[in-house]
Amino acid sequence: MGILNVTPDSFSDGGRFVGAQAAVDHARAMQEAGAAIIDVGGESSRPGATGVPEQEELDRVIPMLEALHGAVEVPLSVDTTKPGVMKAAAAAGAGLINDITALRSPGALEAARETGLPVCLMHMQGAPATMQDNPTYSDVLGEVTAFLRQRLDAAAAAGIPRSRLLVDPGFGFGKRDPHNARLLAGLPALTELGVPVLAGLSRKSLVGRVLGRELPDRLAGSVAAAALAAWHGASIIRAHDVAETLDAVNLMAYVRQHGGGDA
Ligand code: 7PJ
Repeated sequence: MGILNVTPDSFSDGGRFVGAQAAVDHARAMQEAGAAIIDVGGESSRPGATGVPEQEELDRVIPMLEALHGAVEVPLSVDTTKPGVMKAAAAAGAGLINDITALRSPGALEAARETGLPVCLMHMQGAPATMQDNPTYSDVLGEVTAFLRQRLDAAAAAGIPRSRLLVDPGFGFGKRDPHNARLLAGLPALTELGVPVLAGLSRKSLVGRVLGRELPDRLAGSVAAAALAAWHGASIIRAHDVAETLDAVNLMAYVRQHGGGDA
């Protein structure tokens, strides 16, 4: 899953058309590099970020989805928590809903069901504005697994078939570095929920902190983290650097498939 940010701090150089064209070019390049999905997000969820009003998110995301829909062949994912954006995005050609709040906004379960689209349910402790203040768990792997199981059940109860659901432990979303490490090493426990697991570690500050790397220098760490996630059973890796990440994922897939000892 290639990441396409359409927040004003990305691709913005004043003119909207220039921004849209740059985003379409970037999406095409990620598809060319092997991305199977393009994730489009109009609301920053970085630590400390506050939300954007629905109309502003619609204005950013919907024209972008419409432009991308005709320009790339791979499915488009919409990174949103808002029911209104989910419905408009589906109408504009989105093929997947990626919700970092796991459909907990009022009306989100119903909106997602109405679209008929698959949904990624992500775990987050707290909200982006404050989530990194002092995240606390007694058993992070157990608590995240239980949360995702509960959200899978809630989605199923709302009429979204389990075959349309994915889960994501939400690396960096209300987690300290040891929590992220436990979730990455413990990812096989999440695969036991019986739905595909998505993992996003690309360029995240956890990679930066562990390695002492600022943003431009997190590629190797991000690729290593993606490799571990793929090795431990993640089906989808959300990444900025698609070609490099895909090499790691394909290598892990090869070893998982052929490394059983029959050679
Ligand atoms: C994730 C996401 C993630 C899913 C972001 C960033 C922050 N969606 N959206 N999983 N992260 N499903 O890319 O650093 O990890 S935004």
